[in-house]
Amino acid sequence: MALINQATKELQVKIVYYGPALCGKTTNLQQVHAHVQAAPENKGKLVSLATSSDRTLFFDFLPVEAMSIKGFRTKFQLYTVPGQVIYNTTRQLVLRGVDGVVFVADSQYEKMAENVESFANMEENLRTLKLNLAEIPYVLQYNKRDLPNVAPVEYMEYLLNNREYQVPTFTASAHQCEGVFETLNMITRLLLHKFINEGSRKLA
Ligand SMILES: Nc1nc2c(ncn2[C@@H]2O[C@H](COP(=O)(O)OP(=O)(O)O)[C@@H](O)[C@H]2O)c(=O)[nH]1
Ligand SMILES: [Mg+2]
Repeated sequence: MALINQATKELQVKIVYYGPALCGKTTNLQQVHAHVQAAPENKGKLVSLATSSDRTLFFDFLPVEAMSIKGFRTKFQLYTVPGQVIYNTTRQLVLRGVDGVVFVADSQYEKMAENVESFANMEENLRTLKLNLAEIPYVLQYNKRDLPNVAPVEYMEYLLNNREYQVPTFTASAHQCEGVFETLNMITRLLLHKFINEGSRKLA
């Protein structure tokens, strides 16, 4: 559940970009950081929380048109996880307290197994944290659509979005900033919707 800062009247919403190594999570955050509409004082630095060789990126921002829920302005915290299989402890740490997820999949055909494995790993890590993906707003981003060897969207839907409730999906070329804000706007919309509907008790 989002953190409430009574002193600053801010609601802090944590969004995690999850996905296999090299799918484009860092690129998404860099593009958002470079282009998001936020006053300079309301946009944090892009911070790399690095241990020896795994990196987690983080930054937060308060949008120019700050959405207000019951008098609280919404501040978004964006995190990436390290995708390499061996950094699972870090992924679990980053997922702690997550409000919403952007799952970034690599559209290249040969990456499908890694996408599926990473998605399963995310569900497993959420379960370890006593969280259930069905209760967490998330969206899918099929990235690297500019490359020649991509799988059809329908196939990726079949692999990653074949559930009772289908979630919104976006195609993207993150390095060209295509699809990046469409993805972010949708997850923020889903989150605000959820807080307005369910969170009001906690904010009251
Ligand atoms: N062709 C192409 N390359 C991309 C795209 N997004 C990211 N990349 C590149 O893929 C590599 C891995 O991206 P990165 O964001 O570091 O992946 P991460 O491991 O998920 O954080 C980098 O060289 C990026 O420039 C994309 O949409 N198309
Ligand atoms: Mg990265």
